[in-house]
Amino acid sequence: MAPIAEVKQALRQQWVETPSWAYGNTGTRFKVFKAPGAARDAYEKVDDAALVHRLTGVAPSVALHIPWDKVDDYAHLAKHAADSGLRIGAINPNVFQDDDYRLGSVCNPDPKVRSRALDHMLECVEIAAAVGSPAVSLWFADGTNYPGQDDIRARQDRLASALRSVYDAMPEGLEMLLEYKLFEPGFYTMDVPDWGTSLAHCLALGERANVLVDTGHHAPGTNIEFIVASLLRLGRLGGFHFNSRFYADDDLLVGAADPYQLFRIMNEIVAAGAHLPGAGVAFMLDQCHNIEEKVPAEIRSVMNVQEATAKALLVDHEALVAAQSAGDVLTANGVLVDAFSTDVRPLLGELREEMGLDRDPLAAYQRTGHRERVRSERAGGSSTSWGG
Ligand code: RM4
Ligand code: MN
Ligand code: MN
Repeated sequence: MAPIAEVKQALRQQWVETPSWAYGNTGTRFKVFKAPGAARDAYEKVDDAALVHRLTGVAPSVALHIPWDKVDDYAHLAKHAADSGLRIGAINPNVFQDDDYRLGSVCNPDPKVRSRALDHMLECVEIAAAVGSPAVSLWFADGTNYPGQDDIRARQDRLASALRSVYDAMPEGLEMLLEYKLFEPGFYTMDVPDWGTSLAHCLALGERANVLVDTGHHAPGTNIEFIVASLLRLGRLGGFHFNSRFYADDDLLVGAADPYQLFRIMNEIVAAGAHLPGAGVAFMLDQCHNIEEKVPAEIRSVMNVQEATAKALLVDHEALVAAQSAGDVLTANGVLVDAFSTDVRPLLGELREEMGLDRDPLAAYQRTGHRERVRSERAGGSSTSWGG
């Protein structure tokens, strides 16, 4: 087990990126419930993300979704963020919400639609440069619903060609993250359904293209930590979209459904030293708070990632290696279970005090008066995201 001072040092450096879309109104296809005071535009989303960072100390950036977060002056938005102690994180193009994209975006059989989608992604590369973002994060809703609907291999070729154009347009220092998703909205095929497909495209593109693992994008029962370990071994894990799920892409609070899975993922990360900022793995949340309050939900999520990380840092590595080498199955497993069973909340409370924060960020949130303030300040208008 690493000495407590080392554990704390690692936790102090932790970096969890929150998504702008978590602060706006979201819902299911049945209903978007409007939350009083929900952020309506990119500036208000940045303000909410900055508050989450002020209270947790480990959420210093916010990811943007374009055009939900479209503004006239991106440098101005980046300055607004910097003034409140925040950076702009990954830029997420949106190539799924236009009528043109019924049959896909970059994989669409119609070259005019493909070029429209490509133009949007190239615009996002420019936005990334303007706001000083480290990454463009790509997710494609492309896929088909029926066997025979389109040519699977031709669609892969179209995808490869679009990715190549984006990659070649990326200035030095910018990274491409390529996210996969098993199904939805495509119910027969998705064009990037799994980490194998994502990895194959990334390998063809070059070193600055890496796989993004969204924890909600797998078949039930998938061993996600195995995927994480494999990608780490190949140096191709670009980052995470953390959330949790009971059934499909539920986008619920990370750590809510299966905290043990989150721990097992973080255990692979810590074992590979990939939790440190220099390792280049992005820890991002991708969640939608359809019925719960948004800002405290993000605070809780950041804390859940912190707790899983703290537990992973407490794994007695020497004892684990000794048990593994001796073929002592029960002891080896026991080492992991012991770390997972540790109550790390007192340790994190202490750490926060050392960082000049409240031990309990959720209680501190209640005292900010933020909820009451935004409810009166943000009256009228609608949220620039899923609608509502
Ligand atoms: C997708 C995927 C993307 C997110 C969109 C809104 O399912 O998770 O990361 O940007 O939803
Ligand atoms: Mn995602
Ligand atoms: Mn998703």
